[in-house]
Amino acid sequence: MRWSSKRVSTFTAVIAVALATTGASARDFRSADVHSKDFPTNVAVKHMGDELSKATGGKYNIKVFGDSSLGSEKDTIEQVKIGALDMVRVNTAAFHGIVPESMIPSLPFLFRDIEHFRKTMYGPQGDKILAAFDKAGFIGLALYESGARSMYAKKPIKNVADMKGLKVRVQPSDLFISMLNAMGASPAPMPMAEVYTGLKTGLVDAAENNYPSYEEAKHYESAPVYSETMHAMPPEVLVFSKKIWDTLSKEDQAAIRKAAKDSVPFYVKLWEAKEKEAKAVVIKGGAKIVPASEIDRKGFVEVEKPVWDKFANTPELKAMVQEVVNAK
Ligand code: GTR
Repeated sequence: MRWSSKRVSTFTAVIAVALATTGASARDFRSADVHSKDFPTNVAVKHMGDELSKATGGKYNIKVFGDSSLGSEKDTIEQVKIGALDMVRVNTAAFHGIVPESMIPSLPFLFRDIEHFRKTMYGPQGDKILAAFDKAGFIGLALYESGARSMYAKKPIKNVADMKGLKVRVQPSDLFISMLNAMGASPAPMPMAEVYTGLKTGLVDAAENNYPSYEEAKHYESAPVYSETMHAMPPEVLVFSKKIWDTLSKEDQAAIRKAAKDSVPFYVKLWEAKEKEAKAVVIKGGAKIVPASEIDRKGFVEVEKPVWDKFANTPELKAMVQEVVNAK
């Protein structure tokens, strides 16, 4: 069927009215995540979509695809790179091999505490890391805190000696592999969606994550001792496909950036509540906690020194690390 230009413009007008009355958007950006739809990352990105829809008069919204339904973090990053997917929220660890600057906040024991993290990662140092995604073909929109990652196994882990020979699942990242090797463990990289079965079948003895992921993925069923080693605090990152970004107007790009930035404080509130709730749920579910006060942090810090040198291996990266360390 051929449509006259008059017919097309009438049609467009009808669509615009329909959008205005239903609140639907002309286009939903698709965003992937490994977590379920109620997890703070997904609630925040959905909220960002609502804000974006308001700001663009219904032109754009965001549809979140959770539960690894579009694939692993590695798979979805590749889709974003080629423009087959608009956005993805992953842990920065998934970008270690692609954006060297993304390794900085994963360096073991880099952050003194969550205040130190917030000061830097929601400040100029975080902005620099986000800007570095550009040259790899991604638009870094926001960093979200992810608390501290700690070890969980069938036994307590209080010092480096307790890690010896332990088969530990890690995120597919050379930095995480080296971090665990430095502890004398045997790291096994695998995507998040496979860890539950890995622990259940004994393919791995242990894993490491924050309380919300430990709880959501039910890892506490097979690895019921959570030792607060708090060895790394890699943030989550929300990225947009540069391929698609370059087709958008400057105004729309600014609206997306603003909605992403505004989603951060919204996320932090959800995250804080989720951390508390998850800890309570795992304890109720039978998990035993080894508190941070019982961990030989000094011993761990000592064995991890070479890992900093191995990965912060250019003058630029070293300077960025130093900036984070020096931040008061
Ligand atoms: C979670 C993080 C996920 C994923 C997961 C993992 O804390 O939110 O993006 O990286 O850890 O360990 O694979």
